[in-house]
Amino acid sequence: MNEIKISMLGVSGSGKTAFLSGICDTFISGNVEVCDMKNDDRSHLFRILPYQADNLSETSIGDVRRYSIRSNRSFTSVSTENTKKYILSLFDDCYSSSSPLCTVSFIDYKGGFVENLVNEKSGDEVKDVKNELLSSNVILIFADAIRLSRAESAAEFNTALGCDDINTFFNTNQFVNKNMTFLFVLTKDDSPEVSGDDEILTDRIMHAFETTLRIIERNGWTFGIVRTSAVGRNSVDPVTNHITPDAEIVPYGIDSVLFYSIYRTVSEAVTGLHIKISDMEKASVLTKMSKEYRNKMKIFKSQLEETDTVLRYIRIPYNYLRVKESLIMEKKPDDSGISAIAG
Ligand SMILES: Nc1nc2c(ncn2[C@@H]2O[C@H](COP(=O)(O)OP(=O)(O)OP(=O)(O)O)[C@@H](O)[C@H]2O)c(=O)[nH]1
Ligand SMILES: [Mg+2]
Repeated sequence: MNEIKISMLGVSGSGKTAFLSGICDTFISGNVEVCDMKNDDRSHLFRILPYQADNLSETSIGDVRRYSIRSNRSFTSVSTENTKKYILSLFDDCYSSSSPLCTVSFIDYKGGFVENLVNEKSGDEVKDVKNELLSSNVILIFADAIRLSRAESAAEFNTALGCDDINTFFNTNQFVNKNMTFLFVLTKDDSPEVSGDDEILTDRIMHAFETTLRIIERNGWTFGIVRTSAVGRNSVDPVTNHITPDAEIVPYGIDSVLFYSIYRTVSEAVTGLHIKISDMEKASVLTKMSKEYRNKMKIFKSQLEETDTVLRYIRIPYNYLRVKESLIMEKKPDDSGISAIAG
């Protein structure tokens, strides 16, 4: 299985970097225990090891551990200035303790960057970022749930979500991947200002990103909406916006985003390989195929076997976390309607 590429998009301050802190505090300074209900309730421990580059601060490869809210006891107050990539290997102790189940790369773009992409400002960085985005397996669109709950007019939604630029970007570009997954990541869900009503938040997202959703639907892609917090409830002082001294940092929803993204990507890869192999088999019945052709088929078959194994393992946390409250809505291409997820 190749590296699964996840890109994060969202206005400045929407919580992209804090989300990475949440990845660290969920999977590195902690781990996720999941029960396999179909297999004697056997428990799986999921954890992440970050890719280690020699000089992390100066390269474009970042280390999520730098942002750990649990160890720094504060949000990183500076805005992200450069595009950074974080390479993470996901381990499941039941799969193997030494080789990762899969590798995921997260790309963090600074919040103001979508504007550059849309305004067609030329330059290598814009071109590179555009290519990265269009070839991603998963796009995470970040929406600050506090601002989303507060906003009242179309103009306010646009400032809060940057939806005009994001809609324009997806409306004017061609994608490289046949299969993609979009997740709207509602951040800062821990705040008491955030509406508890899933329907209100869903309606607002669907309305603001109508154009993007139309493109998602036209391409037969999957999308969902997830509630997340990088710190958990009762950790932030609402007046100062600082982490309270005795707060226990327990992020939520972040595991759902990661497992959902991986599950969708791996399951689409398995379907794609099945189709490829069956097409090749059909063709080989009609004419005698070259050795090269048969070798190619063999490679695809072994890829399928490998990817299928990953799918079997990743399905366990996917099934388990799907029923949790964080994924509040999802729509798959084969669904006739939108399904609200029961809590
Ligand atoms: N209550 C609460 N506040 C959060 C959470 N995540 C982020 N914040 C607040 O939002 C601010 C901005 O978050 P960042 O993660 O830096 O935002 P960003 O999207 O990376 O912004 P740019 O790097 O400028 O694009 C933080 O400094 C916190 O004050 C959360 O889970 N809960
Ligand atoms: Mg940032």
